[in-house]
Amino acid sequence: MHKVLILNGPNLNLLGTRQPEVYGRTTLKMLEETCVSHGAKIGLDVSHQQSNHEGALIDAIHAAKGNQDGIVLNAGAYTHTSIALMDAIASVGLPVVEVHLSNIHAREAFRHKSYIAPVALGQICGFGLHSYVMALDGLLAHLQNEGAA
Ligand code: CA2
Repeated sequence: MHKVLILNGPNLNLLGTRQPEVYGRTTLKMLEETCVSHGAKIGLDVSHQQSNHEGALIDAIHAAKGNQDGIVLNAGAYTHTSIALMDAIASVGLPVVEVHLSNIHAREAFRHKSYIAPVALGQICGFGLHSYVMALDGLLAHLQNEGAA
């Protein structure tokens, strides 16, 4: 069974508590449970981590090499700033799907830039919790295809 890490970045621990008009009412715990149960349904072993610290996210990406088959990453605001996260993703060579709850392209201009997108397998944004579910489906299809190649 393929192993996938759901990695959430800064402030996502606050999900469901503030700005429901932007991020919905789903809590981080509900989001993680949905990902684990969807993973079980489609045959993925899903684990999850969240950190508010850039270095801890980089450590989690490094630690995923050899232990995970792919990552679903919501880097939060670091998406728009972090060359260090971009380098970490490029260095481990794991397929990473970039996800966002909100449609970053329909928001402020500073959210349109993603340092993750150029090193990601793909980007899914704007579907709330469902962005993660679609990312898991996409990653599974990619991993199965990779095995067939
Ligand atoms: O839409 C997304 O998933 C974002 O990655 C969320 C980030 C934002 O900086 C990105 O531009 C887009 C912010 C996460 C903050 O999450 C909160 C959730 C509830 C209450 C307050 C913050």
